[in-house]
Amino acid sequence: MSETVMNERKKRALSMIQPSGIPTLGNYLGALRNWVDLQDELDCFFAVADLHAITVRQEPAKLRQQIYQTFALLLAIGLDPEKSLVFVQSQVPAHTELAWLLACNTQFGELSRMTQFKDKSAKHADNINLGLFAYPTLMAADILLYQPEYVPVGADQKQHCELARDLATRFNNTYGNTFVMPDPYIMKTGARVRSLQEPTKKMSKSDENQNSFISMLDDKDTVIRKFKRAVTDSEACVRYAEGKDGINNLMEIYSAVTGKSLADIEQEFSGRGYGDFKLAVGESVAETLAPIQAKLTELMGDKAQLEAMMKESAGHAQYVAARTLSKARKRLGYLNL
Ligand code: AQP
Repeated sequence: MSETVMNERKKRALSMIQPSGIPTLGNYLGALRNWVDLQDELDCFFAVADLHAITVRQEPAKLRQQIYQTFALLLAIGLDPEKSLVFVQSQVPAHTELAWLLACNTQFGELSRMTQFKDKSAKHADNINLGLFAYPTLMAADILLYQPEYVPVGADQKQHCELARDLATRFNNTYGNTFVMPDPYIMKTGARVRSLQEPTKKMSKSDENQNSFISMLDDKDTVIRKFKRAVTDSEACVRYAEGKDGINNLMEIYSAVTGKSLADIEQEFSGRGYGDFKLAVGESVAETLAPIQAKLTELMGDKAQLEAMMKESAGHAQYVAARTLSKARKRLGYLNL
């Protein structure tokens, strides 16, 4: 058992990422990058949320490859298995069992209000399945199983954390104290990166338009080409202002990867065209991704080693999850034979 799991003095945090595509620059700047810093502060659990990925149809061979890649990517960005528990959700069966126990304590109306359900069912009208509707209960189970005090979330995920809190309160009040109440943990820095083609929407890894997102595996030429094609405006002036969604997005990305302020960026590109600016953004993003990509290639070169790491972390996760699950089962009246 790792010290991380046993160390009860530090507060716990849990966060997950779906392997529904290759993680994007949005996932990295909005979430993953911050997870690395969090490891020193908190006792962290990070998971590849592969059960969530099948709420929309996936091709099995591609999904398997994305599970490996997402797991390897979490290590490549600097998550350290010595400090944190990095695991694959589907390797811990307790998630689906607790999800059912919670589903029977969740109201239809609560799930109907979830904006992600509304968005994704509009986008995948031919496959509005039960999992897509019920997945916030799975997410609540993911969280509550590990008894974390904190759930690092982006603004888009706040609603799910609130549901986990509501379900924990309801369960604790009805059946007796079982779950720790998780608080959303708002990151100090957490850029909300938007689509390069529709800059009012968030950048998403499952977007059908490849030019709308920067994949963390895109090579330098691809990154530069996608930024060159990014939608901007006709003003040809690099300044941060209302109505300039495209340029604002590129400025925020450039600021996030270089650490420069928006005012400094305006000054740097004053009197210069969008071509120069887009090239600078592309180059700085490619430079940020290059060392991560090199590490990822190395890790993906040894699948047996990756599987061994997944197996080891799954064992630790199962141990922690089983304790909570058996408590919840007992509270509900089930036998734990
Ligand atoms: N564009 C974004 N800007 C900032 N943060 C983002 N996150 C996602 N997109 C952005 C954050 O990344 C974490 C992991 O997200 P996820 O993969 O679990 O789910 P998601 O939010 O649904 O991400 P995608 O890329 O949009 O996936 P698909 O396309 O499959 O739905 C979360 O903390 C999220 O806030």
